[in-house]
Amino acid sequence: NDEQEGFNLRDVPSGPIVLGFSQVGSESGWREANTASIKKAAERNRITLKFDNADGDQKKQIAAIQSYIAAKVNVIAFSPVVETGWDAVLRQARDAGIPVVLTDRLIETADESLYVSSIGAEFASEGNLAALYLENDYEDTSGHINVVELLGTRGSSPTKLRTEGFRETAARHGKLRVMDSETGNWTVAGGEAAMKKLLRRVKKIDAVFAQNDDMGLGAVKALQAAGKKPGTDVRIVTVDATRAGLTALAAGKLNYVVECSPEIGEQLMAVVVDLFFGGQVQKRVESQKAVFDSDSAADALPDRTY
Ligand code: GYE
Repeated sequence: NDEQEGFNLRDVPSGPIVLGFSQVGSESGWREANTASIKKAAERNRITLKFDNADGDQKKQIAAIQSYIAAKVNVIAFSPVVETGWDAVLRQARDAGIPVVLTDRLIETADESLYVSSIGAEFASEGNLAALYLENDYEDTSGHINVVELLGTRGSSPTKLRTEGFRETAARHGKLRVMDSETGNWTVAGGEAAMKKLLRRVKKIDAVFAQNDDMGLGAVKALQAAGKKPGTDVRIVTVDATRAGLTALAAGKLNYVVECSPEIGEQLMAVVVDLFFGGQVQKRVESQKAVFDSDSAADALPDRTY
């Protein structure tokens, strides 16, 4: 008798679980750690992983997803480089009976049934926290605080939602003023170039909201080149909390870092296994979050895994 609690073992597919995963690219320390987490968790869970790196190109991601459909993988997961333009390929996956999981980033669609689950961080709340902590820093200062923003790739969900979250909190309290913004495409070099432009455009900059650590580290370089002391003359708040970010924070070059954990591999594999065995999965799985200042960064660094 193979009936167990209404679960029919005859329906369980045999053979290894095959997951097709399409990654955004290798733009940041966060992304490298995310890729490592997914590969490691697949191995640990004995899941056969087909992995493709899209180098920031949506067309490549769509081609990878189509190749996974053709290969009849059990589950497809991907981190969408931009929010829009996924409906057609996701319908192809649905027609083939392959469940799709979004990791890290979100998509914009009128049909939420095109994916079964999404795993990642609440990007708007990261923006809220970045504004809140920066603002607390200036509690005893009168007048406005001029902030410039270093944005991630345009059209991606973390860029949009971190911007919204930061501006919403800033507007509620009225102290922080976002004077200007520039995209740094999530990279150190992009952040440095963007910061240089902002230094030319905005006369008085009190603080920087960099939407990831790498761009914040780029801003540190640009400020130093301009003869300013990052963390002191200009305060910087970033998101991610990679080892590089926390090291700069502990050294006083950054002022706050909001954690967005890239280590979502185990959470993804748990969902993949449940899908494989026909179980129910949660529509939304949230990743880990914390906020670091200089002291807590120093405490966290010895055990930091990414
Ligand atoms: O913050 C950034 C990256 O989508 C949350 O993408 C992710 C972002 C992360 O490359 O560093």
